[in-house]
This record gives sequence, C-alpha cells and structure tokens, in this order.
Amino acid sequence: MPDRAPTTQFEEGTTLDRFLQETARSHPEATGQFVALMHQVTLAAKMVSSRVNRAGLAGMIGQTGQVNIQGEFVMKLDVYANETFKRALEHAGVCCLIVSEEEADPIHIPEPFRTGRYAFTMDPLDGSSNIDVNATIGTIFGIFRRKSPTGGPGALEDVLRPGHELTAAGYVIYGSGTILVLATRDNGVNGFTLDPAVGEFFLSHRDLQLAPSARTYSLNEGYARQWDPRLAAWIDRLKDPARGFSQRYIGSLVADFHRNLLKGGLFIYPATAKSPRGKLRLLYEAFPLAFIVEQAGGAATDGRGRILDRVAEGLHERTPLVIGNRDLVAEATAAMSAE
Ligand code: P6P
Repeated sequence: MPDRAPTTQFEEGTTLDRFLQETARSHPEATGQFVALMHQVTLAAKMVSSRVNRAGLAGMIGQTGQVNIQGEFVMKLDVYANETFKRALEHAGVCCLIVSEEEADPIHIPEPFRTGRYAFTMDPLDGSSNIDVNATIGTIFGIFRRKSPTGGPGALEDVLRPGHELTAAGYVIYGSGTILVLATRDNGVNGFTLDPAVGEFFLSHRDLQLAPSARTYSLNEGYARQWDPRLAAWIDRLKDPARGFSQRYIGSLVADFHRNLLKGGLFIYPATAKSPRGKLRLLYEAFPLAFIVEQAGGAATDGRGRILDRVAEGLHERTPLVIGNRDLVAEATAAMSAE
C-alpha cells in the first residue's frame, strides 16, 4: 500500500482548486506548474461535459465521416474533446508534449508558447461509440515529468518509458454527473463532482480505496470463443454459483472502471482473435488506470506481468488489460499465464 499523507484534512465539498493548492503546499519544490496543469484539465473537462450533456441538442451526434488513427469513425464529440484539451494545455506553459488517441503523432507546443515540465497523454473521449445511445463516456489522462531538457521541445523519451514513472493520472467520467478522479503519489485517489450550477468540482469521493475483494467481473462475453482457452476455463470456473459472482459490462472503459473502483470488481479486456494484442491502448488507457488502481490498493496486469512495469514502445501500442481488486487480478493472471 503506498505510503502517503491521507486526505482526511479535507472535508467533503472542498473545491478541486483548494485541494490542489493545499496539497501543493506540502511540496516546497513545487513550481505551481502541476496546479496550473490541473487547472487547464479542469477547464477542458467542464467544457467537454457541457458539450456532451447537450450533444443531442447541439447536433454533435453522428459521425464526421473522418477516420482517426485507430481506423474508427470519428464522432464529432471526439474531435471537440481532442481540440478542447489540446487548446487548454498548449498555451499554459505547463506541457512539453501531448499524446492523444486522436492523433497519429505527438503534439508539440506551438510557437510562441513556452514548454513546461510535464508530458500529457490522453484519450480525450473514450467510448465515443456509446455517445449516440447516451451511455456514459470519459476522458483518460496520464501525466509524466519530462525527461528531455527543460525549455526545449518535448521528445518521445518523455512518454515512451515505464508506466511506473507516471507522476499522476486521472479520468473524467461524463455520466449522470461529471466526476473528475485524480490519483497522485502523495494523496492517493480522490473524486470531485462537478456542480454545473456553480461551475466547480467539489470533493465527493475522498481517499478512494478498493475493498479487499469483490464479486463482480466485467468483460465482453461475446468474444468467449476467441479467448485463450486458459482464460475461458477460468471464467467458466468463476461462474460456479458457490462463488457468487455477477457480470457487469457497459462497454465504456471509464464507466466499467469507475464502477469497479467504487464497488470493487475485476475488468478484463483480453487478447482476442480480432485483437491479438488486446484492444486497449497501453500509454493513455492502461497506464493511467493502472496507476489509479494501484494507488487505490488494487492491481493491473497484461495477463502476464504488472502493467506499470511495461515500457511503452509505441504511442498507440495495444495491450491486454486485467485490472481491479488485487486478489482477483492475481487469480486471473495466474490462470491466464499458467504453463
Ligand atoms: P468491445 C470503447 O470503444 C472501448 O474503447 C472502451 O471504452 C471499451 O472498454 C471497449 O472499447 C469495448 O470494446 O470490443 O467490448 O465493444
């Protein structure tokens, strides 16, 4: 369990801004760039939330007809979310490089803006295929301290590195409410709920910790015949009524992850015949969620080893993902990797 100062000094209803300012005070070396970065993330999250909630009215539903690097039809909200987070981050002098699921190449900070001390990775709007059925979607992000020389342009070395070098990670879930969940090494995992009437995020989920175990598993059973036989056999054993499990699968990574973070559970997106290396992205989906779940006392593997020990070798590299309560992740991983 990570050793850190609990956030008990913050009462419910503390604004995210106050939380960031006061936790920064425990870092004398802080330059304020992390707080400034999170201010910009918060602004972009509010803007995307507003647009997502009005998508049906604002004509943002429906495909643009463009195809992104993933070969998926780009939904209009994907484009808006990507542009909104980029614009919020590139002028603030806090980032040296941005990596987005929506863009093939790294996004460099344009002139005349200064580069900052952080590299930012993101899936600006994950689960966008669920938008037109009004299902919950989300933004996932990771934050690395730059390795490249200060003041110059960011470089691939700032992001193609082990996941355990993340400084912070989080997600924004756009559902019945909008919640920003932020994980840092010093203050664990905390959730902030947006009050749209006030335009502020307020601390609502303090010091989130996964229960020791759970009875929910989450994966797409439609691919069962494509799974590795060892996984198929283990899932079949998991369905023994004596184990008391139920299955939940929304098909939106942030929604499935958020439910399991709050209620406990195991999420698996394995390699399949259709996606032999898995479907989810290592750098800006698996790494951030693995960082969050470990800060909350859980675990994340790729079906063989710890996700955060992986080194991202490509910006859009795919990976299998097994994530959730530590005991269930260990049991599933042992089954999937048995000789
Ligand atoms: P499948 C959404 O398209 C997404 O990228 C994740 O949000 C989600 O977990 C996964 O794909 C669902 O994939 O193949 O089960 O529809």
